[in-house]
Amino acid sequence: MKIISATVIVTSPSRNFVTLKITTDDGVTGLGDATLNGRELAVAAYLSEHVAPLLTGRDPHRIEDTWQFLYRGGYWRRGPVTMAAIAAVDMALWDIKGKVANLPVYQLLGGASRNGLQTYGHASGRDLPELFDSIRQHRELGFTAVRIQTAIPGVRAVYGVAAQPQASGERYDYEPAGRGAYPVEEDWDTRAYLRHLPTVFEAVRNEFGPELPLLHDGHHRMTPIQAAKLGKSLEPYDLFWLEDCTPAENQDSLRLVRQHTTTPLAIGEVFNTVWDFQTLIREQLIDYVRAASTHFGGISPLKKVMDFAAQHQIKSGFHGPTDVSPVGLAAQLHVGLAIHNFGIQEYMEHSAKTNTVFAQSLTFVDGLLHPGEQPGLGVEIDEVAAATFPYQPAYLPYNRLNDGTMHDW
Ligand code: EZ4
Ligand code: CO
Repeated sequence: MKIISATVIVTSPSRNFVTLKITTDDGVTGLGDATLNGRELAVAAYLSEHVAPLLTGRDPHRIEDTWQFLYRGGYWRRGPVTMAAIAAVDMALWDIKGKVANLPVYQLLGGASRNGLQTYGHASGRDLPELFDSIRQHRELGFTAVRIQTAIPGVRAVYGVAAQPQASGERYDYEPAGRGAYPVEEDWDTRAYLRHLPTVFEAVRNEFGPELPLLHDGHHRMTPIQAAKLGKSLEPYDLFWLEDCTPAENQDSLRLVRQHTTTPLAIGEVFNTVWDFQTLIREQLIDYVRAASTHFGGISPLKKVMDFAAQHQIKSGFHGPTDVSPVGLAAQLHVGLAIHNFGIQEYMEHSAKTNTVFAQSLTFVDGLLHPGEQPGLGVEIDEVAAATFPYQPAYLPYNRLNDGTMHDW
C-alpha cells in the first residue's frame, strides 16, 4: 500500500480548522488535525508546501518511521507549527491503519482500559448567580466535573468567562477566539485575582457541597510565588486541579510551587514534545499532563509521554477546547480510553455548524465520553460542506496590566 496524495482542507464552520487528508492507492483515507488557533495558515502551508510532497509513495503503515522522518529528518525540531503538522500526519496514518485493520484506533493501542472517559465542562459567570446557573446547566448536561472561571472585581474582561449569560438549556457559548483581523485586548490584575478567587471557590463549595470535582485554569499568568500562594489559599476547597499556574517553559520554577501547596497541578496545553515535560514528570512536579494530540505531534508521542508519566503516578488531562478539531479530539479519546493512567478529559462540545462538516462517532452518555467503534478514528469530513465555510482571520485575545504592560497569556 502506498500514499498517493495528502491534501490540506481549511474550513471555518464556527471557527477555523486545518485538516490533513491522506489517501492511499487502495482508496483508504485518513484524517489528521493540524489546527493551531490564530496561526492556522502557517501550518496549512507547512503541510502543503513541505510535508505533503514527501508523503507521496510512502508506505502508510510505517507510522513511527514517518514520524521520525518528519521530526529528525527536517533538521528543525519542535515548535507548534512543525508539531501540529507532524501531528496531522501521525493521526491520519493511525486512522488509515485502523480502517485497514477494521478496528477502532484504541484497539490498536492496547484496547479499552475503562468504559468511557470522565470529562469536565467549562462553567463560568460574571458573578456568583451566573456561575451557579452555569454549573447547574453543566450538571444537567451530564458533566460530573466542572472548570470554574469568573470575572474579577476591577478587571474589565477576563478570558474564559462567557460575555452573555447562557439561556436555560443552551450549550456553552463562549468562543476562545474573536473573529477579526486583530486580537481583542483584555486587562489583568494578578493581585485582585489572588484575592478574589478563593472567595469564589468557597461560595461554590457552600452551594454545591464537597463532592463535585472543581478545576481552575490560571492561563500562565502567575509567578511561581504567586502560584504557590494561590495553590495554598485554594487547599480548603479541594480542587481537582489548578491548571497552567505559571508559564512553564521554565520547568524548574514548578519546584517552588510544589514545595508550598498540595493543590494538584496540571500543565502542558502549549507544550509540543515530551522534552517539555522532562523535568516536570521526572521530579513529579505536576499531577496531570495537559498535552493535546494536535499540538504534541499526534497519537504516537502522546502515548509515549503518558507511558513516561505512568512511572511517576502522573495522569492525563488532555486539552480539549473547540480549537482542537473533532479529529484531534477523537485521536486523544482513543489514547485516553487505552492508557491505564487516564485522569480526566476536557470537553467543550463542537458547535452544530462544526458538526455539519465533521461527522463524529463519539458518544457522551452519563458524563462519559467514548470515541465509538468505527474503524480508525471515527471522524469523516464532508469536503463539499467544508468548502462553504472559507477561512476567516480569528485571534485569541491578549491582555495588558493597568499601566499598559503586556502580560503573560
Ligand atoms: O486558551 O484553547 O484550557 N483551555 C484553555 C483554552 C485555550 C485555547 C487556546 O487556543 O486554556 O481556552
Ligand atoms: Co488551559
